[in-house]
Amino acid sequence: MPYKLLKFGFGREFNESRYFEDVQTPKKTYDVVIIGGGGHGLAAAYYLAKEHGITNVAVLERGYIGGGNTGRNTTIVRSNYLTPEGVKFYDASVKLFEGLSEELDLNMFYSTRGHFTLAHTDSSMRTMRWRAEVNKHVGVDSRVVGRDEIAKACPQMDLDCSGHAAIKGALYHNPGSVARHDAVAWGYARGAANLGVDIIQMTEVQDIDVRNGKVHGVQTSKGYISTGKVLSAVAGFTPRITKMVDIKTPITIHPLQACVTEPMKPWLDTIIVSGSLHVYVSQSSRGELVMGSSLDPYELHSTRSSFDFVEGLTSHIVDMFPFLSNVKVVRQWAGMADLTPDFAPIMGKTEIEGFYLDAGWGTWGFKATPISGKTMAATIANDKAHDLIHSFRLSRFEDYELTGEKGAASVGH
Ligand code: FAD
Ligand code: PYC
Repeated sequence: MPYKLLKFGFGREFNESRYFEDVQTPKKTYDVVIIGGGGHGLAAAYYLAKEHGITNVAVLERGYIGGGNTGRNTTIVRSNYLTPEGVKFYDASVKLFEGLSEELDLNMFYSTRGHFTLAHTDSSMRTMRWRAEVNKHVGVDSRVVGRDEIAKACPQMDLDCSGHAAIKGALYHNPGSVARHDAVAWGYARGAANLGVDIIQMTEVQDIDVRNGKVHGVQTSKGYISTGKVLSAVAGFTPRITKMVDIKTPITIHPLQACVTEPMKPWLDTIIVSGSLHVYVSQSSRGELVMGSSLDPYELHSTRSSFDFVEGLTSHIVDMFPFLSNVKVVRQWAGMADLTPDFAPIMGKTEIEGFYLDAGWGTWGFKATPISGKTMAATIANDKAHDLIHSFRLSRFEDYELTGEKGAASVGH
């Protein structure tokens, strides 16, 4: 038995250092208060401290860090989007992800394995060509491939999908990766705490004090905190926070469900997404198949998962991989996805002075964690939107300058 484990077992106290200092009581005042201890809030705190020297920052989390969509997602990281603005933004995030283990001194289990978005119809082949051209133009490695290349990468797949929706080709995106979601939250939390940020769990923001169009503080379950700057990074809870400051957004909340199977020997070393069959699958480093499907079609503020979901998902997965018919699903869950009409996020300043929004991450926000943190930190520090997020401003819905990413968001919607 390793000596450290013995020492721990016989020790009177818990003598391992904690991951990060878990502050229990907030200070009376902070320069910046971040609502939400998911990846986005924690990353923003880290970059505020690291790149802008703003360390008098509190991250307030109503539950535990990473317990929201950050800990519920299927960890796909890619930049094969449809608009040049989107591709540039997500490409910057992929690049940050590639160096994140080193940056935060924590193994993110970042695993680049290529990403196939299957096309089963002529019209989806057209969309794949369009995405490939936009990607190449911006310098991102994506290309359209035929059935032979798909068969070579994934010989276990029935390309005729049991006669239901034969595959015609795919968009192949070499940088497509998966990572360990918890590590992303913990790494940013530890990095931020080491730089002086207070991370305060089990602390809910219940109201925001806005007077004369300006933020003055937040009311929390642990008392009032005075601050001139508040960042809301609460994903599926966004409508509750924007109501506190009387801001309207077009965000609606839909459940997104996922599941894992029992562990299997490694056989799938790429990521497969089918928009037509509404499913996607990758294999985790533990051998589980990590699978998901489209959003639930109705608005619901709930994290309950359903039998319907597993039934629909598994029947389509078996169309593609008939040999999986006896593999058991062992766990399923849901997250609350904050959807926008154009499938792009809402980021930046708002009409309330000192109130910043990082929202509208729907089914696609995990991959954006590093770059959203970096760009939101710069936006807050300079009180001016970072160049990379200009197309994601809230006012685009009034100006009708949408950033249409529907064709690239994830599985079909
Ligand atoms: P969260 O991680 O949800 O954090 C918000 C936090 O705010 C929560 O912890 C919550 O408790 C806290 N909070 C809320 N209200 C308050 C309050 N009043 N006071 C204090 N704290 C509060 N994206 C991808 O890029 N790739 C994928 O493969 C992918 N798969 C997904 C699969 C599923 C099933 C789901 C549900 C989502 C998926 N996503 C994916 C989307 C991604 O998970 C999210 O967009 C992303 O995690 C959002 O991160 P966040 O930090 O903004 O939000
Ligand atoms: O954004 O790639 C993605 C994704 C896959 C599943 C959910 N989101």
